[in-house]
Amino acid sequence: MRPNKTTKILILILLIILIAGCTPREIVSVGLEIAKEQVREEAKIREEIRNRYQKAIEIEPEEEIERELHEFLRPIFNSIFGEAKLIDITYTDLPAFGIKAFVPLLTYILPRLVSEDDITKIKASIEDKGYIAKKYESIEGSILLVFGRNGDPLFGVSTTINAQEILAGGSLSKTYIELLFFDDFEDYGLGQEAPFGYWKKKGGGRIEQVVEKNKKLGKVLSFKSLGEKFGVYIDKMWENYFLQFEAKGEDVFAYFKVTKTADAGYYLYSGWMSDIKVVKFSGKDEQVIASVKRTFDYKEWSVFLIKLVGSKISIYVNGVKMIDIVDDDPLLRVGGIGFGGEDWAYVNNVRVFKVK
Ligand SMILES: [Ca+2]
Repeated sequence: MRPNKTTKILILILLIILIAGCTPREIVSVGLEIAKEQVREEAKIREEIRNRYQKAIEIEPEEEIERELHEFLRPIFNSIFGEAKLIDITYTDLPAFGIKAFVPLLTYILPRLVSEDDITKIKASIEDKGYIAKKYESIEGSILLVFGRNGDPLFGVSTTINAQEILAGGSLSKTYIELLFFDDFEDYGLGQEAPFGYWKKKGGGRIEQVVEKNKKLGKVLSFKSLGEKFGVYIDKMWENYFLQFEAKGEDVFAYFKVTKTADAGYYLYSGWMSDIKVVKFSGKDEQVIASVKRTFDYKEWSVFLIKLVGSKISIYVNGVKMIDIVDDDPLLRVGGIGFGGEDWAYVNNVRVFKVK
């Protein structure tokens, strides 16, 4: 499309120059300038794409279910794009992929933009390995390839022509992920005050409508006063679980391994302060057990993933591991979750799950 448009502009400019009474020599030199500008512009765009790729931080999969899909796809992307970096892993359900399970979603960044031809190559390479593909295209140009065996969709690859990222979600084998809890807060009334659903009230909290991470309006858990530092909790006694949620705000508190009466446990603080931190508490007594410089904007939605396996606590924000500690405390082996916020804090899409 680009050369076509340029040609049109070129002809138009030449006509204007001709009418204005330029010599043919001048006309040629103006034409050359425009062509050179076009080349410079394209080189600049390529460089920006390359820079974005080089700046992206590569992450490594940790769970078997993530590694299996990554080790399958990475060589395919490498052969088509020269290289590709895994930059994010979250867990999600993928109704658009026809996958009725809770699975990892991997995000890759590419050193160049995706073309129609790349999509054909991805489809062929995966089909070569014995998976049957179905291709879906949206009006906006996004393409979804869903791969399966024996009629069952297992995983999908999604991108858009001229995008720099590829999403891949699902699993090669049917490794089991047990979703213990999910809440997107859509079932409650606007302005409804805690308690609601499984959430018990401690300091309080409410349902508010905001612009969600997907840029659509929706209901979220909202906190806005000092008394809501520990707002709501769920008194389950879960063991070895992952807690994933989306949050933003000046002071977000996410509680985990909390006791039945929510009097002790841990919380993750993330907000306007320069550090995010893990705090262990019992009643009013608190002890910071880990802290690290915040690298993301607290005013924007981030995806938090807290992995609790044995006495290990690993915390990821937007796919990047930020805290990795061991805190062996016999009284805090199992527990529930909770949230709170002081100045303003929004929490959405809370999931508790186990990866086996
Ligand atoms: Ca919601």
